[in-house]
Formats: sequence, structure tokens, C-alpha cells
Amino acid sequence: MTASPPAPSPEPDRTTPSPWVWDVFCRVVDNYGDVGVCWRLARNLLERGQCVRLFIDQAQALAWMADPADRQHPNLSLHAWGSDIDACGDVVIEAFGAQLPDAAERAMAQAAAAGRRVCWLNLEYLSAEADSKYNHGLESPVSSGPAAGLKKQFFYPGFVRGTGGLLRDSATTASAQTKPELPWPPTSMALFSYDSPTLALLINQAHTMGMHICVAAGRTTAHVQALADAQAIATDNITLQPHCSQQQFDAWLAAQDFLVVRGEDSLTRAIWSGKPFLWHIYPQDDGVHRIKLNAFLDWMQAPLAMQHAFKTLNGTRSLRDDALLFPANRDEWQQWTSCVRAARDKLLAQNDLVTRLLLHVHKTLS
Ligand code: TRH
Repeated sequence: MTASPPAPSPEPDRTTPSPWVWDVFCRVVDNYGDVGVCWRLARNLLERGQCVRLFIDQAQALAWMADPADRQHPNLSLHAWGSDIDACGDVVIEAFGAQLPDAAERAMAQAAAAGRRVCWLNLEYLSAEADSKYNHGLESPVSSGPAAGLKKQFFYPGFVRGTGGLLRDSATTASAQTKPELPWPPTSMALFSYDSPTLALLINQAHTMGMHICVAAGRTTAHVQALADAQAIATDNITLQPHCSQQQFDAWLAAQDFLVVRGEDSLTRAIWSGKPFLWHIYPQDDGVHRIKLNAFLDWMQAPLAMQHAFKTLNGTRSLRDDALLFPANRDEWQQWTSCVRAARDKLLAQNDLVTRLLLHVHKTLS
């Protein structure tokens, strides 16, 4: 996919309430989450009748992640990072602290000088830590660069009221109302993880339980292949899933009985699925992912066996001989399922992230 400079100012669709132009700035750090979250955000905004201009520094992953029909949406345009813009949108979203290109900051300064209101938000990483709630909505005055003197606000996604919530489109809200009976023992597992010393154990335990293991494309596949080459895992009953669009990825996850997810966007999808899952958190050198993982398990009110499995997979609990990464029996399977569904219900009772964004922007711009 080629990103196309320069960015024209799209005409907002005035037929729907609050149609604003949203400039979403995405810089890819690593993995698929930066682009995955921005792409899902863009799709959710389009569903709500908004206009989106997505500025991205590495658009390669969109070649498979973006469904062609979405890419051709009349209210969407894709642009290279640093493209010239003649005017900024009504809302400027700097995803994950991506320092904006000068052209974008200049456009905001010009808008301010012309008396035009613009809502500038820094979309942060998802966390269940209390800080997300305290910091959500805080202002940050900009002291240098072309936008010096302007203010941006922090927008923290989160699991509780008072944060920015979670991305949830209308189809997800509808499907999340269902509570189908899940088979015990589970017959299939979706595997989307980072490298981990416990991955071989996870795969072998899944194999012993009789599960078919479906492996996501990218580094998970590479790691599984390396384990297979080293004869560290049983290799029958493993399928490698090619890269697919975000909709196909969601459907693929939802089709398995047990999910192993990672990062932040697939974690959200696992919760919406209402299925027992394990979360491989994005590991950070300074170890802060431990705190983030514990905060999430607290929020989930996860039963002890589930907590142990999450911590073992993430290496925050030492690996014991009897370590089990799955529910041990039907009762535990039901406990894990009830835990995920109770967490999902708590979230379904709250507004989704885009609704909260729309309310916030409405307050700021009107
Ligand atoms: O890829 P990730 O590990 O992303 C991570 C996290 O976002 C992390 O918090 C961040 O710090 C780091 O990136 C930079 O996992 P995540 O968040 O689940 O994102 C994966 C996205 O990729 C998700 O939107 C689904 C999408 N995807 C597809 O659409 N098709 C595919 O075939 C695959 C494998 C993924």
C-alpha cells in the first residue's frame, strides 16, 4: 500500500450528528498493536459517521490488516507521516505519544491563530492501573515547537468509568450479549503471543488436552517453528494462520475455544469473546509490565488458578514442576468462563471508547 501525500481537508459528512474530521497520527514502534489500535479506532469512527485522515509512518501492515472495503471508505484517507497539510482536522489524535510532525503542529497553530477550536488528544496505552483514571483528561501545555502555547489532553483507555474505555463497535456489542455453552475439554486454541520460555509448555499442555492449536502469523509463528525445529513441542494438530484482515482476525479468535492473546488490542477482543483466555502482556525492560498485569488480574477478579497461569506464562511467577497453564477440570473451566463474562458485563454496562471520545470532543469544541 502506498500512502498518498498531501492530505486534503475532507468535507465532513453533515448528515450525521457531530461529524468531525479526525486526524489520527500513528507511529509504528514494533509489533502490530500501534497500527492495529489506530486502524480499529479509525474503523470505529467511520462507523459513527466521522471523517478520518490516518497519518502513518509504516503502512505495510495495513496491506493485510485493512479490509479493502474499509480502505476505500469515502470518509477515510491514508497519508504518509509528515505529509503537508493545508489545515488540521477538528480533532488531532497523537497515538501513544507519537511526536507529531512539524507540519501538523504548524497547522494547529494556524487554526488557533484563526480562532478555530481544535481538540488535541494524546491517546495512551491501555492499562487497569489506577493512574489511568487519575491521568485521564489531564492537560499538557506544549512549551516548544510550532505548537508552543497550545495544550493537548491525555486520553487513557481503561476498564472503569472515568477512563477512556475500550474500543467496541456495534457488531461486537451485539455479539457480546450471547453466552454460548463452551465445550469441556476445549477443542481448539488460538495462539497469539510473544516469545516466552513457557511457550513449549503451553503448547504441549494444549496438545495433551487434545486441542487443535491455531498459530497467528508473524513472530508467534516464527517462535513456534523454532520450537518445532528444536523438537521441543509436539507438532501434530498445529495450524499456521496466515496474516489476515482485522475482521478475519477477530472472527478467527472468536472461533476458538481457548485464546492466548497479547499486547492490548487482542486482549480487548478476548474479553469481548467471553471465552477463557491467557494474556501475554507486552514485556518491558524495566519490569513495569508486572504491575500492569497484577492490576489487570485484580480488576478481573481472576480466580487463583487463573492468576497463576497468567503469571507463569508471563514469567512473573516461577515455573514449577506442576505448573498448569489451563483450567484443570470442568469446574475450573466454568470459573474461568464466568470470570471473563463477568468482566465483559462490567464493560458492556459502560460506554465504549469512541462514545467517550465523541462526548469529550463535543464538550471541547462546542
Ligand atoms: O501486536 P501486538 O503485540 O501489539 C503491541 C501492543 O499493542 C503493545 O501494547 C504495544 O506496546 C506494542 O504493540 C507496540 O498485539 P495487539 O495489541 O493485540 O495488536 C495486534 C493487532 O494486529 C490487532 O489489531 C489484530 C491485528 N492482526 C490482524 O489484523 N491480522 C493478523 O493476522 C494478526 C496476526 C494481527
